[in-house]
Amino acid sequence: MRITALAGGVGGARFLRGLLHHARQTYPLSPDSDPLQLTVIGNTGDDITLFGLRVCPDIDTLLYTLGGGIHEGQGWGRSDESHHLAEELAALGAEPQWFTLGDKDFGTHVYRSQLLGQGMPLSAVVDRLSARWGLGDLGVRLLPMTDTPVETHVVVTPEGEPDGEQRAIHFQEWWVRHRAELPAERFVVAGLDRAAPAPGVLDAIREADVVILPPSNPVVSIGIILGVPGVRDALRGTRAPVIGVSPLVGGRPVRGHADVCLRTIGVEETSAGVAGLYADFLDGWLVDEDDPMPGRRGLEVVRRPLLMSSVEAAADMAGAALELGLRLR
Ligand code: GDP
Ligand code: FO1
Ligand code: CA
Repeated sequence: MRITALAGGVGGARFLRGLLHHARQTYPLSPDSDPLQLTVIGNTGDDITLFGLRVCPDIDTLLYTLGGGIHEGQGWGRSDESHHLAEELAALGAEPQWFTLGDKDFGTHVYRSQLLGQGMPLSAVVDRLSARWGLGDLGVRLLPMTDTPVETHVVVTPEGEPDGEQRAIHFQEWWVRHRAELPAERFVVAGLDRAAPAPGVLDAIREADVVILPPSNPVVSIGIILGVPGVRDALRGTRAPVIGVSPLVGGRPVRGHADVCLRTIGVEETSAGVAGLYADFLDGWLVDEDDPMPGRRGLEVVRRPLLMSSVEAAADMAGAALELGLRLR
């Protein structure tokens, strides 16, 4: 069975780890079973160049989570990490100091930057990193949404200065340094309109049996992938049912600032508001058990507990999404 998923970082990675767990339990390996082949299309709008190195937070969160090397408490970065390099950079006065990179994580960025510097496209670099983390053995193919460098920026008004001049800062600076508290005017995604989908991206959507949108941030994760020319059309045109999972539990995002992002683009901070962003291609929508969202014509709404409190809980959610997809096929 071919499943294609669009994913950001922590929310997407935890859900997809649950999907793999569910598949292992439901379809134990046997010669005649139809194994799950999962293609993940990862957001690269969060990417940033720091200390001369290219850092791809969402791609790395997917690699580390699916590959078993994630820092569980943080949700990003490596487990059992040390910070000698960051300490030395701080002693040197190198900027920025608001973004923490651990020593093992630095290894990923050094290697990626070396290969990119030799002219290798990001998708080929991600193949190398995927091999390091054993993703192929799990039946997972990870694709960056595009090989074109793309960066999400946020147009902000300096705090306390309502008449202050607007400026655009990198998404990571807004999210990590300012904790999304600097009033945001809009998001601007440099390079997105001219970005080409990475090899395999459109085919993975067109040829899937089921397409899944995990509970990733609908604006700065899924929304950016949808902005890659051709992706939205492929979702509209695919014969596969497209199943989404709401990132809201109890009416609020579980972590991160999805509510602030939705407000910034003028969309209601509800599951109905998020589903509206996907209205032209969404067939099935999983919402939390207490979510008041009603069904609507052309959209099958299913209620389930949506808190990923453990791998098993994420597996149950993913199983429900898959079941809905197979029912709507
Ligand atoms: P990021 O790139 O690290 O911010 O991660 P994603 O974009 O993949 O996912 C972020 C979204 O995941 C947030 O909007 C959260 O509301 C959502 N999320 C995180 N944990 C859970 C959970 O346990 N259940 C649900 N339904 N959503 C979650
Ligand atoms: N998030 C933070 O809140 N603070 C950090 O210092 C930080 C460092 C970091 C390093 C590598 C990486 O892959 C991710 C990192 N993140 C950090 C998470 C991440 O950048 C953001 O949560 C997402 O990009 C938002 O979607
Ligand atoms: Ca992200």
